Amino acid sequence: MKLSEQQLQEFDELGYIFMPEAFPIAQVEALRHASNEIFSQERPEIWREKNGAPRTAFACHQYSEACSLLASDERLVEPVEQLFGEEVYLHQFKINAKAAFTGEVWQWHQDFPTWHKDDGMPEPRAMNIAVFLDDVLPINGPLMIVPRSHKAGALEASHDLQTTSYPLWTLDNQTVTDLVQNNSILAPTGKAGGLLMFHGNIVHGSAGNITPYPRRIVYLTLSAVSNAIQSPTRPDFIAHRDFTPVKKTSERAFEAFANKAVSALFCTTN
Ligand SMILES: O=C(O)CCC(=O)C(=O)O
Repeated sequence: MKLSEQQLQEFDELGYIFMPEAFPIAQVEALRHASNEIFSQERPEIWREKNGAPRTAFACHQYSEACSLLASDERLVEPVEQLFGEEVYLHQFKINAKAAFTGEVWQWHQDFPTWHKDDGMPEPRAMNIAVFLDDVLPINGPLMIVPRSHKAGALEASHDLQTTSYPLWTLDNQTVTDLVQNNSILAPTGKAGGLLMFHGNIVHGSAGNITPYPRRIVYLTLSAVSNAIQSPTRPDFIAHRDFTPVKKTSERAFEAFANKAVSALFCTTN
């Protein structure tokens, strides 16, 4: 899937692109089913909130067929290749659960400073591309971004280990206030199947979810192959060491997998 000239301009100007309903519902359903199976497991790659609720399943593409196929899906890989003008490797793959009633906050941060400080990533030539597995609503902890904040470059950040179970390099309130004064805050919301891609230096975060509606999002972090990490301090399941270019798989491959998975599901439930 190639980005249009207008989308490229939008990305350059605002630092993100949102494509509502990019994935058909049968494909989302297959991913949701996979996500339920993943989060039912106890594994070191699955992180939980301090209250025990699931937070993030890292590297589940290594043992879930649905996630493995998604990790090379052309709809996600091609736009990022286009933006970087070269092939990409998979730096990270995860599903963020943001569970009903218990999903916790992601403090305001930029991703690149974490990749740089913790993994030794040389340049902000990596970015997240995300697929909504549930409807993302204004009320269930949508991802919030500060448009244009990528233009500020990598900002001063520090570790806040008090707030959540996940160590992020977070921004202080004054920095966020200043950026928001000029650019406001925006939360791309929409039905399951939406696709969101954002620059590694875009300021973003999300509030807790106290609604009965879960808000799962799957994120691929794709990096230009020329931008391999140099000094990882985090486990392999958080910062992958395989810099082989992703070999794209077709939309049709995922469609065929999803149709099979969904009909099997239908047969077992009827
Ligand atoms: O899923 C979310 O709400 C936030 C995720 C995020 O900010 C991240 O993974 O860097």
